Amino acid sequence: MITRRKFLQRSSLLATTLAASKNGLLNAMPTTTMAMTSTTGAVATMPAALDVSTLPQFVDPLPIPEVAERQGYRPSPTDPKLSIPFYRIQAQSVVSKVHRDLQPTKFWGFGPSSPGPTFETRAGEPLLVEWVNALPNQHFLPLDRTLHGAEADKPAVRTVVHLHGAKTGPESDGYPEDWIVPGKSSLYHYPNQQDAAMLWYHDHTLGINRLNVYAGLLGAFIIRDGVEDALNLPKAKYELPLILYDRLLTHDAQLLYPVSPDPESPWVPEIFGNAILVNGKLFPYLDVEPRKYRFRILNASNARIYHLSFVNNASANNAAANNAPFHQIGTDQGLLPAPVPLTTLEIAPGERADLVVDFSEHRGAQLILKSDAFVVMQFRVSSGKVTDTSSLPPALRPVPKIPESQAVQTRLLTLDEYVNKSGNPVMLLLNASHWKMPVTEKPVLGSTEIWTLINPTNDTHPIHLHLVRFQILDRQPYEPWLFKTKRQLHFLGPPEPPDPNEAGWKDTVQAHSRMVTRIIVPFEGFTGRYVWHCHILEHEDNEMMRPYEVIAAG
Ligand SMILES: [Cu+2]
Repeated sequence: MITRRKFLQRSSLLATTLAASKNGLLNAMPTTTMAMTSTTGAVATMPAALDVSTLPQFVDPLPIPEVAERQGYRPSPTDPKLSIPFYRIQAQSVVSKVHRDLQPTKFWGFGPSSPGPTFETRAGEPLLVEWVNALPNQHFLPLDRTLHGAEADKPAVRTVVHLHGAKTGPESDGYPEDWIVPGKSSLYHYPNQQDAAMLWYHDHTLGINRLNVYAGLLGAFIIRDGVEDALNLPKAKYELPLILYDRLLTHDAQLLYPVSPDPESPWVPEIFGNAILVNGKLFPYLDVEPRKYRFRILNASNARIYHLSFVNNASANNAAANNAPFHQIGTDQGLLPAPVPLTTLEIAPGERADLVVDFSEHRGAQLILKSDAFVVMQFRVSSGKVTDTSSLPPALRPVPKIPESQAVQTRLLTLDEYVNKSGNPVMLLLNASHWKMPVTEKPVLGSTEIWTLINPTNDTHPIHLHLVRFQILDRQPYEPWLFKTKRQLHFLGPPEPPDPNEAGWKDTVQAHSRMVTRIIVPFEGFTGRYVWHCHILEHEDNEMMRPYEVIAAG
């Protein structure tokens, strides 16, 4: 029997295979209506997803989100004598054309667009944001009332905003239960006392986070500092955010969020869309000059891991050897020690990558950004001579390795998946604990801990800790059954150090299947209640999230 998850994964695999066999550039989805039979024999049907391979590619220019506009100044909550910038951002219903030949799509956005406006901020310069819920009273995506926090007594439309990667007090972190209903707002304080990095803001509401983010409640937040300024990296119109997320669309171009065959419990374990949007557009193009560009990549997808490469139009069908080389200069939490040369970037939901791509070798050519067999976007390189005064310095920012001896505590934490008799996942947990169970992780402020993430499942889970930044120590294959039955960690190979492009400050780590992934985490900044969770949003919404609490030294 084909399980629900296998069906969904195969659907996208099938799309990939179809595309590859066609010409390696097109994406396809089965165009028949999807019908799935549950164990009870009930049949759920979903409208067929639009086959986006029928659309012409590269007819829309890449949109660049507006820069967020300050509304004035307000007293700082930590120092009322100080006036700090104040922003007011409204979550609201928006319509947007994802492609020239499609009807406008309904989204929920921050302000008039999705993605929302990009915050441009500097380290050490705090600001206030009033996050307003101006959404309609009805949700337009399928709620699952059996999920924790989304029960029938909860309002359908709720939102709370988390600034992913921010070192923020707990009252401004967007705790998943701090949601507000339409007509209400929350005033959040962002101290920005941290290194230059691209953070991102998105909905984090308990039980409906996957739907609210899928609807479009997300945007970028850039922090800059003197170290970055001194590097003379490409800037202004040569530095652009590329915010990636995949969606399924109906034939009239509306968001399609798949449901399970059980009408009582429509939750699905992951979604994989065939339409990969960049800054909200499908198959956009960008005119570039033959020079260096800096791209701030964000994987804002619910579940898809991208494998990104830049390929020449002409060689798009050929092997990876034809991938244009590029450099990664930064990761989730800022600059790497040195640029890392790459030909493919793997990036999981929640992660960011700071890239420098040099188009000077591609004068007059067209490069395609691809992920596996999916076409993402096109770069049209002009042929005129240009002067590029920006640099790609050999050294960026030192990232001193935290010695393991600094850790005062090591926690073994499992990533757990539970399936029903048919093999369909029904729930995921962290350390076999539900959201509502008492807090078990209570690191002391100012201390360093090692978190050992033990993943017996068949999936990579991108694990994100709020408040903190951390370093990846290693990953090591292990024998899951021995750990499950006897709690013995029996390793099946040597520990593998993080890849060079992960060897910086991170806030989200890919915990791979059947591996033990160790991270070392200094708990700094604030005491209080935060969360850690899987950034596959379907997992997070179905219990793969736990509170943790930073406590004061005794
Ligand atoms: Cu997960």
